[in-house]
Amino acid sequence: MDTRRALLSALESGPVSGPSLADELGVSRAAVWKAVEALREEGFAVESGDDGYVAPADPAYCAAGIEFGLDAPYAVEYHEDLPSTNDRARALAAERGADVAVVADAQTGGRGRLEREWVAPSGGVWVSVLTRPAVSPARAPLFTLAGAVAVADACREVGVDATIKWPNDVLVGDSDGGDGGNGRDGGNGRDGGNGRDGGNDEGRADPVDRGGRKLAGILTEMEGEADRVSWLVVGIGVNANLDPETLPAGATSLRAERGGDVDRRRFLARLLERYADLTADPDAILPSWRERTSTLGRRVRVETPGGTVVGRAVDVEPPGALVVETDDGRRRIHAGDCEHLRDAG
Ligand code: BT5
Repeated sequence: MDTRRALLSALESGPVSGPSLADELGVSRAAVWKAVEALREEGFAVESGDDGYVAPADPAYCAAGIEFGLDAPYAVEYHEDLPSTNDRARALAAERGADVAVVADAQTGGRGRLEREWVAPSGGVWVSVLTRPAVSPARAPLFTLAGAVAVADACREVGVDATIKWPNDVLVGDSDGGDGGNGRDGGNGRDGGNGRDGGNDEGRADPVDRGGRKLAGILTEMEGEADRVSWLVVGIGVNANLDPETLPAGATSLRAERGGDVDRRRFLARLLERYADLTADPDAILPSWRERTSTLGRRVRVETPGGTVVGRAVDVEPPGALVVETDDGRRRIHAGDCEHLRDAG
């Protein structure tokens, strides 16, 4: 372990004496001091007390702040702004990097699927996780679903009742369609200021009513060899401490839904921990995803590369294909844009 990491993990359990840490690690005291200074420069405000170095009470949203106490096997690379965290993660992949979470406070060239624009101002959670999982490329879609589950769980932990729309959107307020369990009143009403009355719906009736307000999106990119993923980047964007007015129509944010900001450091740590847990056991991903989706049981319209499919979504099958019951029989859809429809009558 390098001195920085050792220092960070030692700080988790209380004050750290510089000389004893130096002895423990077999490095010079100057090396420990340099590591302390480097953390401070990153924004992690290590204090000096009588018993040695002490972690800040409320660490900032920075690399060391996010890594501090993180129970997930990723190094964090933090940037104030980047064109796209996915682009940076891909560059790291080209340099043989692995197990890195690239985080930016703002993105100037955020990307959605199919080269769509992703609006990513300062205040959101924009992260791309680079891993090299020992799975076949065909199983890669599972990791997108794991990202969506991780986001939904992290959102629920801060009081926002988020559901997943196949394959990669995390929504709030997706009530139509008779699934009954995740409606506008579905437990995210803490402050009473969200949803229809939240002041962010005006002029957006269409996307808002059609399938909920979009809180987060996921963009997965990978390179595969014959039967093994070479690298995989799961890029996750969550509208955290943002005003919906600054986002595209139909979007919402954690701030708007819960009526207050979240601690992005803790939120992101939970998200990364969930993602790490889920991807450590890929067989458990689909069952978790099914529990959190609002797509199954709904009538859907899916724009696929091979045309439009309309019918009822009945299941998701490995590695993430949507099964739609249409008038002409069952269709398995591997990729596409899915819209939730109102039930006729
Ligand atoms: C997505 O694409 O939903 C994937 C978004 C992935 C963003 C993350 S942020 C970290 C990482 N770095 C990147 O550069 N990207 C990833 P898609 O399903 O194609 O949806 C894109 C559409 O969502 C756009 O065409 C807009 O209509 C809408 N949109 C754009 N920005 C949004 C936002 N901040 N919130 C909600 N909707 C947005």
